[in-house]
Amino acid sequence: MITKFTRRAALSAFVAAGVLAGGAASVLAADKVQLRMATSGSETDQRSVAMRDVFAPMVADFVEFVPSYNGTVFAQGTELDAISRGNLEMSIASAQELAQFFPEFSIFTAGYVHQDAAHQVAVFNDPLMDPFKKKAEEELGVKLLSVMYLGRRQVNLRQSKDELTVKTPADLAGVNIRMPGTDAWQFLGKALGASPTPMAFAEVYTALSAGAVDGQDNPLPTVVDAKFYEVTSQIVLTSHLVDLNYIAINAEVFNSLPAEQQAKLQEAADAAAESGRQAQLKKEADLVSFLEEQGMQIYEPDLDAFRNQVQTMYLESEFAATWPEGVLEKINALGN
Ligand code: KDO
Repeated sequence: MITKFTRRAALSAFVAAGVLAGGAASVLAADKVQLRMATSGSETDQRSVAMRDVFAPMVADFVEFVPSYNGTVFAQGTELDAISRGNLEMSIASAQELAQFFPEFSIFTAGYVHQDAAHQVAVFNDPLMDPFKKKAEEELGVKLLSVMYLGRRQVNLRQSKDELTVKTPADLAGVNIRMPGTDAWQFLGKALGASPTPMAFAEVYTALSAGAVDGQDNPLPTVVDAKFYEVTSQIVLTSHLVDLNYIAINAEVFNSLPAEQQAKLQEAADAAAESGRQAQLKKEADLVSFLEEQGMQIYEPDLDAFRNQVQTMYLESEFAATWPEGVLEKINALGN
């Protein structure tokens, strides 16, 4: 239970970097609405699998679902802007990306706030989310349909445990960890005690293999799916962020559909999120032994030391000043 955070009084003013730029066009193929979905995840990532195998079939009578993977059509971090401009209908969006437009979303990017997958769902469905969802829809043209579970992010390093054993954040001093390229992610890397380097997900395997970075952070299923275990030696189980993504859709396209189809889309998104969540949780539980068989060294650090440092740094950061009054307390109250 997180008790250390308290809310900063003032909200900082911000200028939304993205606004609705022109009308969003719903692209019609025959009598179906075409929903192009871009993700930086792979085709075998459980979120992608859930969208293809659960979401798409449930709406197949009126939707032509056109996914693209690995950031090939839209690079990681450009998807929300593309939706806002009407160049894309769907993405698997992160809170860190939303925080680029609306800094208060950084509350969902802070380390050691969400406790587990069920807590994420409770938070997303609670009225506390309504102003966040409203702002994304009204000011960016992006409707957040459902919350997907990515998993507990762990620190994954090239060095062997003999070369570097990580017990506390101090042990990560000077360690060059790749984090995705937004302020919220970079800050998380610093809060862990490391020296973060911004880099798109698609480049991480090559950078690890070439030794351009010392490590990266992601949940175990991603370490396996992206084969990072081939080019790293150890995983420090910091569980510093119980990470999520949102199933995001172009609000204008969604609102242009008949109520019955909107309800079906919502139902399909919720079903995909639930199926992906269960698959990801199972993988997370099963993969330690697989990774150990691949020669990875996996261990827990001093979790209190990491939690204390990360929470203290967020509390003192400019991010916390943007968190609306009382929201952190409400999030905490929805947990264990
Ligand atoms: C990553 O770049 O490390 C990250 O895990 C960040 C997530 O928000 C999400 O974008 C994810 O990558 C991609 O979907 C690839 O798994």
